[in-house]
Amino acid sequence: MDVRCFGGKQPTDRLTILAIKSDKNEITKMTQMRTDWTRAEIAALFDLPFTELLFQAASVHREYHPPTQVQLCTLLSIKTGGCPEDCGYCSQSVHADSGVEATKLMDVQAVLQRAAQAKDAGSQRFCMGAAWRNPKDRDMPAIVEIVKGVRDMGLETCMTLGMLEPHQAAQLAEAGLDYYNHNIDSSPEYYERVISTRDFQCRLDTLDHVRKAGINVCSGGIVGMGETREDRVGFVHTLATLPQHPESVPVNALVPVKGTVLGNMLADTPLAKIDDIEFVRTVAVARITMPRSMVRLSAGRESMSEATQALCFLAGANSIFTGDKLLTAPNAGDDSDGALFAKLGLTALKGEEPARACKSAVPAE
Ligand code: SAM
Ligand code: DTB
Ligand code: SF4
Repeated sequence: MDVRCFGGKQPTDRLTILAIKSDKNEITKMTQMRTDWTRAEIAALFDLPFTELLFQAASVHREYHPPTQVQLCTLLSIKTGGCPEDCGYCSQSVHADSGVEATKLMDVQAVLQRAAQAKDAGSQRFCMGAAWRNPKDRDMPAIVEIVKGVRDMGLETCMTLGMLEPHQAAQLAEAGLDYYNHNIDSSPEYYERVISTRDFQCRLDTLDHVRKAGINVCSGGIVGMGETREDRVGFVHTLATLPQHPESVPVNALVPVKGTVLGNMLADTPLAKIDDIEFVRTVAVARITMPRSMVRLSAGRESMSEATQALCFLAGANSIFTGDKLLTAPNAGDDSDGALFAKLGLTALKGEEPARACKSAVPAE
């Protein structure tokens, strides 16, 4: 395998600073977030009777979050296709025969226009994705300008640009980027069966650079890539044992795109499609093990029944992507989401996420 990610892994500081300042209740609660879950414990959660698992997840959910509010995020592909990586799920890889055309990085003003539309449509966060292995330093000035412009509109910003070097993470932090999305996507073991152009440790290294730069972390993955229950255990275990839980955890259901390795695999063996109940179980276990995190019901909603989505919300999912397009794949769309929210009595989240609110409660040194 050709592995050329940047830099070595650096030691983590495991919330020491917060622990020292733990005189406020909220902060004490934060330091008590468990990051020592074992795989056996997580497997045992997956094994619970479904109704018991959902009851536990819903109980944790309402302890830490307003249970009927769902965060609305909008996604925009600011640089599409032509990616040199060989991720088996992705329509934007040059190795896929998906028909997605490669574009250049969008013009700053065009991005800002789309952000303004997202804000008008009630979105809280604007997430921007680029089909890069990693940004080049010459891309950074435009990226920085985009982050500043979107922030100035009063939207939260999130970017997903591939692997970062520490100095790039620092540039994004300086620009005021709120979140960086970088998914671990599966268990360490299954990862190398899906991607050969980088390894799992590269993902962890970038997450470490992002965390150290002071940017909130958004990291999750894809369920339904042909992985086993054990892989789903390993996936949640990796996230829940990071030195600090990601503030956002997107759980995507694989969108099977024709021409990608995994899309073709599913077309050939439809029975390999993830079972809805198993998907909901994954959401529930993520909620229980990472109580404060926003768990985002991400890709795949378009082909999910209302009942399955409702179970995901009951299991603790509290964030979605709005609009009729993800990066290249279709999304549920505002009309059907509006109808679903009305049917379920859900409303858009207002205010700060619990993990961030807790952080801002840390007294200044
Ligand atoms: N190139 C960057 C990277 O890979 O980190 C950012 C963009 S990449 C498209 C962001 C994430 O989208 C992936 O990590 C994966 O979780 C998700 N994704 C991509 N294709 C998908 C698909 N067909 N179904 C579900 N999720 C997908
Ligand atoms: C994430 O976890 N899901 C989003 C976002 N992060 C960037 C991407 C989903 C992509 C779905 C496939 C596509 O649109 O091409
Ligand atoms: Fe490239 Fe990201 Fe797609 Fe992988 S997931 S091929 S890195 S755009």
